[in-house]
Amino acid sequence: MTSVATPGLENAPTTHARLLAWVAEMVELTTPDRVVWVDGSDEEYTRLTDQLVEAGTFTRLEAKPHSFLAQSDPSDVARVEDRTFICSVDEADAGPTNNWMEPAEMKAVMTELYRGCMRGRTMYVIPFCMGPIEAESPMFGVEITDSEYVVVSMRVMARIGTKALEAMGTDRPFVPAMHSLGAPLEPGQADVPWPCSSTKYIVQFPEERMIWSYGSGYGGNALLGKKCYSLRIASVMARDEGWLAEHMLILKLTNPEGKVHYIAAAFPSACGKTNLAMLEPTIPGWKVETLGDDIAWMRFGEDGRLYALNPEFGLFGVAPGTGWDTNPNAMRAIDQGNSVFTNVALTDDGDVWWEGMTEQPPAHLTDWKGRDWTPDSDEPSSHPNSRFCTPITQCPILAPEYDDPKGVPISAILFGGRRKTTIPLVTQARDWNHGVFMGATLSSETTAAATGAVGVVRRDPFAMLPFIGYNAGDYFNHWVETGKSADATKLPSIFYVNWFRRDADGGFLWPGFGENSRVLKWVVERLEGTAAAVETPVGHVPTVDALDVEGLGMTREQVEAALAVQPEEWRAEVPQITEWFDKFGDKLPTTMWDELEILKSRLA
Ligand code: SAT
Ligand code: MN
Repeated sequence: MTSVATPGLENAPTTHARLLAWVAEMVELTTPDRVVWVDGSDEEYTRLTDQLVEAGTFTRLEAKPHSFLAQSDPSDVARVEDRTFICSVDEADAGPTNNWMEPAEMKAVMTELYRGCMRGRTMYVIPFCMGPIEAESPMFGVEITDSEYVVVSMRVMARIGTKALEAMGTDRPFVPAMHSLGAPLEPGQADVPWPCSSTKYIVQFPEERMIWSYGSGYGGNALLGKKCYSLRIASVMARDEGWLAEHMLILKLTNPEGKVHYIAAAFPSACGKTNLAMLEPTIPGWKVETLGDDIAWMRFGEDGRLYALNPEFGLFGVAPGTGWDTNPNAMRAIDQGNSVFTNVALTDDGDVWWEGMTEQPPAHLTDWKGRDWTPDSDEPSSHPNSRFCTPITQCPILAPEYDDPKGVPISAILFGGRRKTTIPLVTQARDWNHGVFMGATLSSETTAAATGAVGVVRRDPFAMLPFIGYNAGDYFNHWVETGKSADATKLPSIFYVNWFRRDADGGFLWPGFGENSRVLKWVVERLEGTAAAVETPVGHVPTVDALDVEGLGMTREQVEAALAVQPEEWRAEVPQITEWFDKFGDKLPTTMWDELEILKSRLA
């Protein structure tokens, strides 16, 4: 770490002119007490985590090496979608699904918030790279932050520090990502364990490829390489350059004959992406390996196939519901330590616990708000959006090619949401445009990953609703155009899955978790032309006999119920889709209306 007295940047470890100018400008605006250039070293990690323990932000976990528990301010626990803005020059480019403000107006508002906002604090400059630094065109960013928690978490989630800065050279482009907790300290003022502000802004300036964030320390609001860069800004780059930046896991599936398929899958936040990415198949001979659990960047390779790359370097998974029976590989990754846990409970022997980790809760815990907790307590011990932040390299089933800058060729894309009714366990699209229609109309019941009501059905196109950095109508069109530009025989096949359908008594119709390997098996057998399907109004659904349910103990009726396409349920869906599409006016590609007409006529 190099410490530099403000405002001079004489000892900065770079001569990158644009970077130096930007840092100098932000120093002058935010007036931190000191500037630290983050190098990403172990010594730095130790120093910062010691400091966080001293400040009361972190509790050191006695039971896991180099691991810490952070308890946030109870108001700062999730992404704030109503405070998230796409400040494109033209309002129409933000579209009907994003908040918008004129860039100059937003900059004026935020400049006043940023003025003096780092007083009494340290400014950290974090050079980072999303995806491998060895890539042909490495995707650099630099985050400025006044949060040690952000520095420590970014070290897990991205490739950061000296190696990124050196690769940036003197003039490589980078995404400037400005972050402040918005909690300056007056001389002598005591700090709180989780500084933040009640005023929050999470802002993307798409034309400038720039991010400004203020007031929150929570992951998706503050680790700016993640949703802000790798989805909102990258989706704009992808539109302009002819690739795809998507909210998708990437997994490698090997069948008993040793044949490999790579699958990408989009689900809204907190719908099981991490679990699917690390699935342990229950069917003999099948193997899953992990490449990514949240974000995929996909580009066409020279052979005409679509290749996916995980730009991240860590896992930022939902803790509750992650356990030895639901996701043993995540548990094994976590157990190796080097992790930051946020808003979970602390055990009396210095470990973490959350709902769903073990069947029996410990007799006593300290809950995420620091209160005594017993199994008789009224509230859960951990916040429903509490998180583990763990290096992906600790995943025991990490595929060796996870950091190949070329990416891996994708055979199938899955879309999925959380729906109690209507959507069958799995449906194969007839073709690319039908698959785009499935993505564009994806719906899910809301979760705790964002503030707001939980359990309400909303359209979440491509599981990207909060992450599309431009007009969603244009984004659908980009998907249509992507299909047109490609050799149709080489495009991935598209599927729609729903693990969350319920029976009349409210019970899940499908056991989920490791048993989802049976659905993956059918998907792969469809690609290879060996599995049977029935053509329904909504696409190809497995015949009851085509889905391998051996040993599951499900009755034929139960399998039928999980796979059923009920025309009356779908007829009720049509006006909702129409209303959804109407939002986009001229921006909606006509192919989407055509697909809706096909659906209507098939339901008639
Ligand atoms: O936004 S986060 O990346 O912090 C978590 C999520 O919502 O997927
Ligand atoms: Mn996510």
